[in-house]
Amino acid sequence: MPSGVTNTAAFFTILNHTGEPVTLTGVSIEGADHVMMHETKVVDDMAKMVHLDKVIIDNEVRFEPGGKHVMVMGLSVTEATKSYNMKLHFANKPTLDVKAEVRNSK
Ligand SMILES: [Cu+2]
Repeated sequence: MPSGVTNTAAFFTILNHTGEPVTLTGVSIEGADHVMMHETKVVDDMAKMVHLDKVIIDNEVRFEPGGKHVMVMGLSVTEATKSYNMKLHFANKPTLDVKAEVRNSK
């Protein structure tokens, strides 16, 4: 993320090896004001973002540019920050703590 930018997106892949569907109900990131799950959809040649209340993961779900993504607003950013503590909240599984690495994207 360039310095001064406080809005960004988080991308990751979730693999579900539990043998039953898992429901992701939200994501939180330490130091961010708002974190939302979105999906980019193209409607009449216009890309628009749709809010997702939950994402059901059967085997694998990718959050990637142009598709599902986690919108991060009001993140406190410093040049020295290499990663953020991110929590994945599930309806039917314990919360997962992960590290979100800071990457440059183009
Ligand atoms: Cu978005």
